[in-house]
Amino acid sequence: MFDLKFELIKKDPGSSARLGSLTTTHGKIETPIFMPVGTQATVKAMTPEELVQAGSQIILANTYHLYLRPGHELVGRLGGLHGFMHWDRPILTDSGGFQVFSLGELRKISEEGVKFRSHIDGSRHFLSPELSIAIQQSLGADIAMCFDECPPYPAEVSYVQKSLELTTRWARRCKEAHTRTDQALFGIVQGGMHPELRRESAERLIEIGFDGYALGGLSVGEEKGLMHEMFHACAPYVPEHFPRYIMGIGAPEDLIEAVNAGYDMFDCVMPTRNARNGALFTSFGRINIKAACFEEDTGPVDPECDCYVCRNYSRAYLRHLYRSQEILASRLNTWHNLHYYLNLMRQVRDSIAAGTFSAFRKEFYAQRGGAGS
Ligand code: PRF
Ligand code: ZN
Repeated sequence: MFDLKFELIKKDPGSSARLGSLTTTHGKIETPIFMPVGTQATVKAMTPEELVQAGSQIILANTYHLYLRPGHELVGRLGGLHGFMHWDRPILTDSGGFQVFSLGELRKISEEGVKFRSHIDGSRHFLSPELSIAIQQSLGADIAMCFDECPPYPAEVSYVQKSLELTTRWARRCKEAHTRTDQALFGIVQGGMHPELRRESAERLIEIGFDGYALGGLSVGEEKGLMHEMFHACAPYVPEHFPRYIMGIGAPEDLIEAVNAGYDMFDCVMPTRNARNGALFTSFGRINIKAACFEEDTGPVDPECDCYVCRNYSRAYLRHLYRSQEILASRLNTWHNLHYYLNLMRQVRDSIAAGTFSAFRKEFYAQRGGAGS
């Protein structure tokens, strides 16, 4: 296993927030960090140079999608993900577990692994912990994830218990299958909305021993308040000298709450997917650029944003591009939203460094009129 270096630089005095740095094979990243999602070896609508300009330090890619197309062996022969997609900074790959479980009727779980049908052509496949690791080793990400089962919500406690036991056995198999010494491997804590099961899951994974630990199985339909409670309940189950990652969250306020609870890494399709639907993040909440009220609005998307889009284009023009289904609409909207997310995390890190994270969090909510939006 890779000796992943995670350094805790500073702990916030008024919360559980922490500033850290994580050293991977392709360089150092500063935490807390947001990882833009590049499912198919591309963060949709952005070139790698643009991602860097927007402030991305690490991106995420998906085992499931790249296994189906173009195939992990091909990617491996072509220089791994880094060479293939021309991105020389850190990459994390998700294990395929969650994506396969999202297929619903198209999959069947057993001790051995998961049988599923491709969402592309209906062809039959079988994904196991060993194959997930083999795929992730061919893809060559800096950080690989264990193959896990993400139980649905709501689910019977007995199902969640069985599921976390399966996830634990799969985690052991992942660790045994993992041989790349230049790649870190993270465990995934499951256990639904039951803190006691989460504790059990975390303890068993820590016994096996991973480079970092993620919370899976959140943001699966539960109420926001419950999700935030789970952040707080589960953080202490992972000792503080490990990086803590929450998978697939979230909205800006979820990131703030997760940092507040002591987590370091996040990914979510929200900034990129919302951008393509015209939903834009601003310092005073979310807007939809297609709204009639922007027809003659000559102002920028967010007066407080200094991104390329806000410096050069009006809401009226972005509304026109969106309504006309122009490619540039997706490009500019994605650019702004990613900049918003990455800049938010930069401000979060700066405030932890200055010992003022709690004040920053308060101001974040005040600007949005109290609640998150
Ligand atoms: N497991 C994996 N990836 C994930 C999740 C999970 O539970 C989630 C849940 N929010 C997002 N991505 N492997
Ligand atoms: Zn902007």
